[in-house]
Amino acid sequence: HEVAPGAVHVPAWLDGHIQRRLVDTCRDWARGPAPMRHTALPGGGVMSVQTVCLGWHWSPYRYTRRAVDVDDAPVAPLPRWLADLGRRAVADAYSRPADDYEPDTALINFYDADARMGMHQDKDEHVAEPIVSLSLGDACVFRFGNRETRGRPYTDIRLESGDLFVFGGPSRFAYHGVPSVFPDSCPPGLGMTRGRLNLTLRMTGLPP
Ligand code: MD5
Ligand code: FE
Repeated sequence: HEVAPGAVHVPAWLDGHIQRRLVDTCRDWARGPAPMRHTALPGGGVMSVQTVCLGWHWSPYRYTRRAVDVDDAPVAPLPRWLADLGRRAVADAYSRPADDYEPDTALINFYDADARMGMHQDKDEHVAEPIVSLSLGDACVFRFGNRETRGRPYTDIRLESGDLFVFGGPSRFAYHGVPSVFPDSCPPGLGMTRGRLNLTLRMTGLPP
């Protein structure tokens, strides 16, 4: 379902088996080497969402290829199977081959029942390739806005565990956020019972 040009929502794209595998794998990634944490903001605050990255690392207040503020170790690369999943996602969402889509990073965001993400644009990447978003666990309200302002017009969409969203073309730099999570909406048998995980795959355009 095309919400706006380049913004395609594919409900229930992930089957239960791959959802469980992703939940287990996210749990491993969250343990480290650079553990999941609340992202520190330049103003001194922290985000309510907790994040762990693959392929790059938030060394407040920029993304780096080494975990300079943890142990200065090189960041674990994005696994090939996950990049392959990203190519399948872009191909399915846009009904076109996506062999040229080479995501090199992932952000894994965890939302507890009280976490929110304010309206923002994703501008840390240096190229304008699509972002692939996969949702797991509790459902949420995803707010898809416009490129000019944080405010209206925007569209609120419910994202469920297993949903795919691809943001490319004119939607790549739209403002967006997550104003609320629906508590206790995790499907059974997922390997997680509360909270929402969101996994985004990105092409950064940065050197390896
Ligand atoms: C989430 N994460 O649900 C979202 C999914 C983030 C973030 O926003 O920055 O970690 S990615 C949503 C997204 C990305 C790029 C463009 C647009 C939405 N958009 O045009 O709406 O945790
Ligand atoms: Fe974002």
